[in-house]
Amino acid sequence: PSATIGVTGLAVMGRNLARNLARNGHTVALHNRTHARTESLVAEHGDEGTFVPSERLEDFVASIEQPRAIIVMVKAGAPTDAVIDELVPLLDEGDIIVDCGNAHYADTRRREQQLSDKGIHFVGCGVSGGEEGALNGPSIMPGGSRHAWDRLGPIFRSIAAEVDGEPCCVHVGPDGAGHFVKMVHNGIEYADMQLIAEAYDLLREGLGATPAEIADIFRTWNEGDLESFLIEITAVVLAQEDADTGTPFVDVVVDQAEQKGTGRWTVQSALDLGVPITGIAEATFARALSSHAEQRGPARDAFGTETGELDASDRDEYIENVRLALYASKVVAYAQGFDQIKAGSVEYDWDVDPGAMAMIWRGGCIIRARFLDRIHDAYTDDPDLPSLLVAPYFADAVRNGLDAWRQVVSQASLAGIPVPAFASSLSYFDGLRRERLPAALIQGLRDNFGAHTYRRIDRDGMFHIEWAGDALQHDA
Ligand code: NBP
Repeated sequence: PSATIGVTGLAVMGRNLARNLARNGHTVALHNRTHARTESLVAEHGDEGTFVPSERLEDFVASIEQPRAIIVMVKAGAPTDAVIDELVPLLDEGDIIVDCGNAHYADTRRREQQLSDKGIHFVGCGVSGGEEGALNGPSIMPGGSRHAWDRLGPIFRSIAAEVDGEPCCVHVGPDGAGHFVKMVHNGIEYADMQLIAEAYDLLREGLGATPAEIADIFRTWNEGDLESFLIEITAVVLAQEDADTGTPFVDVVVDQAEQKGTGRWTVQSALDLGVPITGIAEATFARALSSHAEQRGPARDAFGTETGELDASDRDEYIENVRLALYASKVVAYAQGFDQIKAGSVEYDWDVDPGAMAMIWRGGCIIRARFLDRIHDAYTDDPDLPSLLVAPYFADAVRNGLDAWRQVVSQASLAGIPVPAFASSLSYFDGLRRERLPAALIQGLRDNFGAHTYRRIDRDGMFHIEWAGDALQHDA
């Protein structure tokens, strides 16, 4: 055996990850169900490093140094289980299977459990950055055992993106921690994109600006606090012209956003954990709403499509208000995402370091952004931070943008322009800081119809009122 690591599953992602490994000096065993993919990789890129291709899975496994490290990069779900089932009889105790696909963390937990009974280490590993990242340096989020990390860490850190000399890869935590964090990363990506889309809509409607002009605004924004990959590519997409019609590209695209499911997983998990990730949820639902053409048509017919005026008489002020509202809403979305990471970590006993997650998202991945440094600093200064929102830097950012945020949300609402993520983020913020929430009334209602009991502000214990008769209070 001569390969330091193997990759099975050589579609776009696996192929690029294998090339990245080889380019960084690792000898890479290659395998794919359909051998033609393996052959084309070696034919086209064999000169980039040392590859050991095998047509049969047995030969592939035999070509890797023990304890073996095998990356599985196939379609998530049943194909991943199928590949694991084929691999396991060929492996020895102590070998490591790394699933770099987009698995659900619950599947990863199940697989880890099953394989650890057989003495095989299973690592669910989030990989972000798409095909480009896989080739040139992704953000890598491995879960699994410490033992597996000792073998994989140096390899993964050598192929990950780097920011300020730091590889964007740390051991996230045991079993499903890596895939969980990758899932939340994707959820935050949904929120980020929805917020950007709402900002674009408000700029277009308020200023009557062309997409190309709005591209310039985003380009300018990318030089400040908002600097990030998504803001950068927003400018690129808005500046794009359609080759056939010569009109703005964005205007020829059907306005129905699709999804592969990680946003939905994030929201489902947040519901289970009881974490209010309202920004991510609104972003996920906004995509769903856009796709319901069969409802949008009749609604347009019933209510018309008119919108009211947005007051953009002071152009610069209007743009700045939208920018501040975007930034404040973004802080909320990240605060909520990090709350979910913390809640998952507690629930599953993973001991995830939130600050370290901000560090490894600074490069390689879709949500890479300047302000992740600030998130890292906030959790370094106070590991028990109750919410990112109250960390001094972010609290200032929100305070600074608050008037603008209210202006933008209320104007949009009066004009009839939907801003679900801006508005729900603002409501979340106001909910957190409210002296008394009407939740007290909800508790009263629950006690009335279901004898669910309530707690009092002036005494410990659970209480219940005998609603039908006298208002008789007693310890429940
Ligand atoms: P795909 O998700 O399209 O999967 C294709 C690969 O799965 C091929 O190698 C195919 O083999 C193999 N495969 C299938 Br399908 N069923 C199999 C089975 N029963 N046994 C063995 N192999 C099987 O590839 P991808 O787009 O490269 O993505 C790979 C993973 O990475 C996915 O989990 C994806 O969610 C994740 N991911 C993708 C991106 C991205 O930007 N594309 C980003 C981050 C993560 P064949 O060649 O024989 O058909």
